[in-house]
Parts: sequence; structure tokens; C-alpha cells
Amino acid sequence: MPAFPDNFLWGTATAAYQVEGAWNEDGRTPSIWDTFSHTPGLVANGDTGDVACDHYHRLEEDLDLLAALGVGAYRFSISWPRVQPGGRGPANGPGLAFYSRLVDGLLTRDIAPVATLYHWDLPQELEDAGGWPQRDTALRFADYARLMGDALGDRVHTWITLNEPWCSAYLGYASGVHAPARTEPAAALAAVHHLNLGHGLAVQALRSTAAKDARMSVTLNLHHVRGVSEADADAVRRADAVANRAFLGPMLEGAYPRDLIEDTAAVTDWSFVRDGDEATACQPLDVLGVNYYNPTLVRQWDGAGPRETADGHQDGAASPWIACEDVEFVKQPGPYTEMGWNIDETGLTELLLRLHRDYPSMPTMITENGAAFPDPVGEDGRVHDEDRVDYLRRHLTAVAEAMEAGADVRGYFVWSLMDNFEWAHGYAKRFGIVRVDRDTMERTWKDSAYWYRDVVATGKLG
Ligand code: IFM
Repeated sequence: MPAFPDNFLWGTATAAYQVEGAWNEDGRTPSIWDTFSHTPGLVANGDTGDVACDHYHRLEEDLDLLAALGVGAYRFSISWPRVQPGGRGPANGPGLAFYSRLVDGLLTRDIAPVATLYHWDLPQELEDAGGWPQRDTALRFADYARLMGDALGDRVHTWITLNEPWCSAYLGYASGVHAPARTEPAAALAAVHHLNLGHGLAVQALRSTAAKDARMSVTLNLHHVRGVSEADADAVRRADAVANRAFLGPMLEGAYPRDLIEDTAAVTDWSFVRDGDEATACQPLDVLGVNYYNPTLVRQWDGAGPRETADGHQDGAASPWIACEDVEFVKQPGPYTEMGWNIDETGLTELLLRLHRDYPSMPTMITENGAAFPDPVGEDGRVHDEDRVDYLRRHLTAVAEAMEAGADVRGYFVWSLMDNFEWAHGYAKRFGIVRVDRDTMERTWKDSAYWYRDVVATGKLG
């Protein structure tokens, strides 16, 4: 059984809109996800994040839960419209006070606060002004980062600027399955750039505040893209460019990859990239956050017969895979999680080793990994989620294998601490190691929570 180093950071993760609720309290204004979830037909069962897990009102209880799990770190996100209503102007005192209590409550319990600035909840007013396809949103984001650095900077262990900008740009502005539900490929690529720029500006802003000594990071949901055969190398390259190198390039190398610009030439001329932007996006980081759930399998489409689009996002013209019209997304062998995602931890080892090869001096941290399963409550009132324990054990073994092969991995955060609002799927998909009863909000440890507590305590996989 692999053992992890003593200083390995063990944590769990959540995001503001998915757990907090209190959507219109204490001065918070709507985000694009309030608008999205309140639009009939966009979220399964008409679910919204209005109440979510009521974490805003159950903060102490949830802090105690984290302490009982024994984790060394907690990754949460800050709701931008809660702390800066409308996305402009001064900070909102009650909103800040909530996060201040959260951070202090973590520190009191010896848990390192890992704060994500942007986990998809753009203030609606900024979307009304054009959203991420507009340059000004990146500037607003930097202002918000500065406010947060001033308020919490001396107490947060690690700052993560963005969570999964792939989702913000492509699911939000190309396929439209996420807020703000736009299906405009050119706007999606502009959003990619302004997210990259906003990241760099935010790191600069944070470093000008009390956060200057904190660790800086960004979380990417990198796709581990494999080809069915060697003949599919160009399909792999295209998908990798638009999904991964569109972010890794500017953020870690200071330049967009040439092939991405060429592949997408029919969609945009990238004239929104101004001199100096790529250098701004490329700020020194302390650790790269990696979210991994499953790999992606592609094949070059020969144009004959219907194109396979098994990645679940390929609905008609509104695909998140811009400039991948001749790429087939191939169904992968099971087993599958409740999301329909195949379980294949080997992709995580390979991804971590690729990052280690391409960016040898950049440590990584798994900022999300986990699985949704049906999780029925047993007759004994407990949730015996062996499938989740198995998933987590496999993926942690994969992390250990990457570390043995040289990858510098500093930590691991289970997604998620508790069942929560799974975006367009509403509450139907349960990712938590702690169950949340939708009627009573009662938190109940699943078997995976007990298992994870023991892993955290021993550094060994039971
Ligand atoms: O719930 C999400 C999270 O908000 C971002 N990463 C993937 C998770 C599971 O879909």
C-alpha cells in the first residue's frame, strides 16, 4: 500500500454556489448561476442553489465536520456577488464577514484555508455588460482579487484564481449547458483569453496585498486525451490544444500555442489578445491545481457515417469542442459513475507525468477528484458507498504511482465534502463523502468519509 509524505496536504473541496444557499441575503446580488437555475428547463428538476446545503447558516457545524475528518486543508470558493455585489465597487461587509469567519474557523481548527476566487458565479451585472468575452471582466476580476487579498490575504494558505476555466469558457459560451447559456464559439475563445488574462491580473493584484506571501495557484480541469490508434495523433493534438494548451500555454509559458491559433482561424482572429497580455497571464505560480475525473478518447473522423460524440457535450451545433469538427469523441469502456463518466485512474498517472515532463519545476496538487454514485441509504440508516471508496483508492494509488515516477504532487482534495448542487444536474448527482438530506439538511457520514478520515490520519490507503 502506498504511503504519502507527512507534509502531503489532505483536503476536501466545495464551491460557494454549490453549498452556501442564502442567495439573496446580506447584500448578495445574483450571479449568472442564479439566473441560469431560475430559468425553467435549464437545471434538472428545476433545482436551484437558493438553499443548496445551507452552508451559509451552518458554518460552525460544517467546520466541525472538517475537523472531525481530520483534513489538513479545505478548498472553498468565494462568491463574488456576495463580497462585491454587482462585481464593482466596495466590498460588502456582511459577505466579507462570512468568509472571515470561515477562514478563522479553519485556522482555529488547524485546517489550511485554500480559497478559490472564481468557481463560475460571475455577478450577473458583469454578464449583462458582456461577461468573460469582454476584456473589462478581467479587469473587474483583478479588482475583486485585490479586495479579497486585502481582507483575507494574511490568513489564506493558498489562493486559486480560477476553477476550471475550460468550463467557464466552453460550457458557458460555446455549448451553453452552463451559465450564461450562450452558444457563440467566437465569444467562447474571447472568454478563454480574458480568463487567462484575468488570472494573471488577479495574481498580480493578490501579490500587491497582504496575500503576498501566500501560495498562488490556478485549477485546470486538464483533459487527458488519448487516441484510439496512432493514426489519430492529429485529433489528439487538436483536442489537447483547445482543451489544455489554450490555458497551459499562456499561464505557464507566456504564449498561445501556434496550432491553436491556426486551428481556430475560421472562428476568430484572436485580435482580442493585446501586446503584453500573454506575459501578464504568465505569473509565477507556486503550485498548479489539477482536477481529474476521467480521460478523453478521440479518433480522427473520416466523414463517413455519423460522427461519434460520446463525451456527452456534443448536442448538435453547440459543441464545447471548437475547431474539432473532424474529431470523434469515442465511448470508453466502463465501469461508469452516475455521471456516465468512465472510471480510469491510469489517466491521472499519465496526466501528472506529462505535466512533470512539460513543467518540471511546477508542483501539482489534485484540487478535485471524486465520483457521483446512487448512494442509497441502507436499512441501517447508513450509506455503504464501496464504489466511491474504490474510486478514491484507485485514484490515490494512481497519484502515488506518479509520485514514485518523479511527479511532485503536494496534495489531494476529494470532491466533494458533501452532496451539493451539481450544476445543470441539480441535486440528482451526489458527489459527497458526507450525505446531505435534502429535506432536513442533516449531514451523515458515508462509509467513504470514515475511510478518508483514516487515510488522512495515517497517510496510507486502507
Ligand atoms: O461539481 C463540479 C465542480 O464544481 C467542478 N468540477 C467538477 C465537479 C463535478 O462535476
